[in-house]
Amino acid sequence: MRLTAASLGLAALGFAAPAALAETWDMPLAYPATNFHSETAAAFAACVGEATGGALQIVTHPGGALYGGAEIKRAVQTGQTPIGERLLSAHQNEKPIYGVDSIPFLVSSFDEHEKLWEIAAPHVAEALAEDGLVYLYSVPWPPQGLYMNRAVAAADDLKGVKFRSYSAATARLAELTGMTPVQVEAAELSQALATGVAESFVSSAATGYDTKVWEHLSHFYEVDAWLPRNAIFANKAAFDALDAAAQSALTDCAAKAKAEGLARSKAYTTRTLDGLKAGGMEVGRAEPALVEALKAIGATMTEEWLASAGETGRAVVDAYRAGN
Ligand code: PCA
Repeated sequence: MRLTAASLGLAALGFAAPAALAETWDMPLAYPATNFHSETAAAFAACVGEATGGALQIVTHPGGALYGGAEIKRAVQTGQTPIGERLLSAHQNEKPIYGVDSIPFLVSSFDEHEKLWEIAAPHVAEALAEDGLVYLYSVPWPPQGLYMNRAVAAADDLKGVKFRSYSAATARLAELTGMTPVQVEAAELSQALATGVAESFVSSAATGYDTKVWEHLSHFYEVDAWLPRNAIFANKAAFDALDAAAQSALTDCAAKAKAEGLARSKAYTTRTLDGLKAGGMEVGRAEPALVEALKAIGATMTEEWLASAGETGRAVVDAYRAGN
């Protein structure tokens, strides 16, 4: 527990410590402050502060300023920081269920994605619990498309391209199309493009917009390959140490953030697709030949994911497919 300046001041003056000491939780975020995920996290933090009457203050640190994206999950697990936000599919190599939101072409729209997530979320929460984490809420990124530095009409045009990956699924997609993947966090993406480390990537219009990608690349092909999620979780010991009122403030504000985040993600999709165009990019659907090739790769990747994810994975995908 961290003492606030105010409570330290009171103690120094010889006053009795207040019954419930205010606590501050630092919350690392990997994406820029203006991104909808970060805005949602800031609103969540404000909600918790208000609901606890200031007893639990959450301070967000966007842009990877406190921990880079790749470090956030471990930092929360080990209690270096009590709460954080992370793109869970980047941890698919730890547990396949973390990549349930990145099975190519299983879902392509927000509505389909939410149906899949409703089925998958309890299993993801269980996996996080095994890692010593309390799942609070999560918000999807907009549909994933392909950024390129030139026009591409078919999969062959992608051979040998230097490709920025952010997860096991993006790296595998690159391998299967003959591209060369290099893992780069969004915070370093601009630099990777500027220095020629990467000349292509798969992501949302949101991240391209946040990165001012038009400074380096010319095309965004909407393929709607999947919608990955950022999840917000707390260190279990830190959560358990809170009183019941603070715990319910966290879960109540999380439910609100989940809904608000989804609405923000949808609004940001339109805004950022327009932003890419305004930046001078060619934005549109990919050629059917390219889509077909990507879908064939998607089928391979779906089989691979199912083979790795065992009974739970199969049950989630079967339940989703049965309902659609
Ligand atoms: N943006 C994140 C992950 C998915 C997305 O749309 C990124 O590119 O790092």
